[in-house]
Amino acid sequence: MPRRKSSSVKTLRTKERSTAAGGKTGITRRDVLKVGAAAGGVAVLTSTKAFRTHFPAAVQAQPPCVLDCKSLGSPAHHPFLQTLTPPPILATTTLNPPAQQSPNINAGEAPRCDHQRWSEFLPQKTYALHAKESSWLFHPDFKRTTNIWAFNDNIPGPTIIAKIGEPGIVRFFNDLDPTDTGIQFIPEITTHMHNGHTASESDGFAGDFFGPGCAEPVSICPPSGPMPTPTSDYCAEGSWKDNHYPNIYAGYDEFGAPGDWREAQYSLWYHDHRAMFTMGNSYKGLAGMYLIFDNRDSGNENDPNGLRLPSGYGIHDFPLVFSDRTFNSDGSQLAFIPGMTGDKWTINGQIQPSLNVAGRKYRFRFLNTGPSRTYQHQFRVEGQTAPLPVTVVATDGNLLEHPIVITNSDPANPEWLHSVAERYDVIVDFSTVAGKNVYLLNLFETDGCQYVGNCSPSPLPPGVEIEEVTARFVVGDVVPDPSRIPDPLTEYPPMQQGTLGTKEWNFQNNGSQFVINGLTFDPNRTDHTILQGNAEIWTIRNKMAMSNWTHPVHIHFEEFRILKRNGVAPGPTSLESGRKDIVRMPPNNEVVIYMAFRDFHGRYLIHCHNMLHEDNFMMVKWEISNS
Ligand SMILES: [Cu+2]
Repeated sequence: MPRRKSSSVKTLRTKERSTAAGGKTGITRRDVLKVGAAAGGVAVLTSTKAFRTHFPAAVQAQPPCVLDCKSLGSPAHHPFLQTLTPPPILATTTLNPPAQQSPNINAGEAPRCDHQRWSEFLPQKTYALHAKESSWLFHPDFKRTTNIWAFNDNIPGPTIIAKIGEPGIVRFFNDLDPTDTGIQFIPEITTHMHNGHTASESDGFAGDFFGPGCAEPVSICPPSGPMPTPTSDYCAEGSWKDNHYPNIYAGYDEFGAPGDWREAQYSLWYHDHRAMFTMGNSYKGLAGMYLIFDNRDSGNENDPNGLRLPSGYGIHDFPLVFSDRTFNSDGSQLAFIPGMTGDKWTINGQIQPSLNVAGRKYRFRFLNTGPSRTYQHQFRVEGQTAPLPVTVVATDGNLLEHPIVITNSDPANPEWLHSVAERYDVIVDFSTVAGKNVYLLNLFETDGCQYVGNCSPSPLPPGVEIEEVTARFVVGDVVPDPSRIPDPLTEYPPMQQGTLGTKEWNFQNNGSQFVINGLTFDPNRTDHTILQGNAEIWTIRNKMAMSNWTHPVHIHFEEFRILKRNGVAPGPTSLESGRKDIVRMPPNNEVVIYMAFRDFHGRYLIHCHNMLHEDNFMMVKWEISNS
């Protein structure tokens, strides 16, 4: 077992770092050290002399550990000081004035189109989320709280718990200071529910942003067709806006209420999608989870009629919301550095937290909110060299037909890479490792390493370094466990037959900027139109030119099926065999997908979800037409 990933892994990896110009080498000091070690060199920093040279007395007093990641500006911290906590659940609230189909301009709502199918999906649950300046303590070692933007003062934002068949309204307030602008953030918001089966006017289209500081209202209706000529930009005057979430399955028109159960989605998330500023606004904190339950994934592990996956929000059903950030030296400010891959890897707004767990199964909902980093997760047990196998039950919020056990046993062919915006629902059974510490690692350091500055207070598994660790799980005794991992988990809907429409999307770098089919985003331009109710076959290509980025490509609205990657259909144990709304696109890859467009009409997006790339307009608008 090599001490760390072999250098050969690096040669297989493509660059995922994220400067718009693509000018980074992707080689870090850590990589150089690894290559040296693999070539028979010594582990320089573990030598006593080097250790004393590089690290202060407080560190030297602890058992030697490898600390070779340089700070990008953030202060050092001590691992596992915090208890990992889930984001709070958002409580329902009474909206005043009540939600209505047409925008309530007189009461301060931003202009929008009328809610589609309002009378069919009258809201049963109403919520309020306030985007505002706030402060957050990312780690107790930080001298100060960090200035952030957040929904209801939380990073991540509060989790919304929804249920199929119970339509909801979320009233998004923009309480940000209209003068608080920066090069990479702006106090204008449009919140995308990724990847809800949502009408266009509530989808958080990148051109539908609003704020109280905007000059004047502009009409952005109808949702199909060209947008009106803006005054200076598209920002619409308003202090709040209602997004309508019907919480139905796709295929409603075909199957009747509540749609086709095989189209179920469970782990969604919301985040700011303001054109040009998605990265900065989300990085400052405007993101959170949205979970949907139904009669099958009922959120009750004792439900004889349900799947009985581990349940209890924040107990045995636990969100893990990843985001990497860099701070200034006292932790009071977020740093905007080139490339935007941070030197602190946070989960639920905490740095290297620890969680006491029981010896039983847990459902972890992995979400990568970016802005740009890719993760390769692995669970490791103290004293053991082999990874702890885990079971993936859902990709991008969609149950797999059959659970897939992954071991990450082959580091040269990682099974579980986690791009921005992807979700993985993973079952971890701690019953086999009672009494031990289990560590969650990120092995994908091509996007930069994690600065810790202190050794682990508890022994790490052989070959593991503290800078690779994202969280620790302290496993207690084995306890009764009524939860199950059923097989099959679900079945997938048949694909429409006959001659389907086609479309090609070529992701490129034209030498100076990112483009799709040679073009950058223009909210006024529609690059493709589909008739509502139809399905199509789309071909997505990453045509490498002037860069070798992997682009995590996201398509709004319905989930897609990956039919072929480079001419080959995904195998039954591939994580691409499941329904998806993000597809990783390494250089020179071609992916063919199937996707349907049902129940609503209007403008939607396809874009790279590396937020720096989408902010550099690797994004285009397409439309569903109802006529
Ligand atoms: Cu990209």
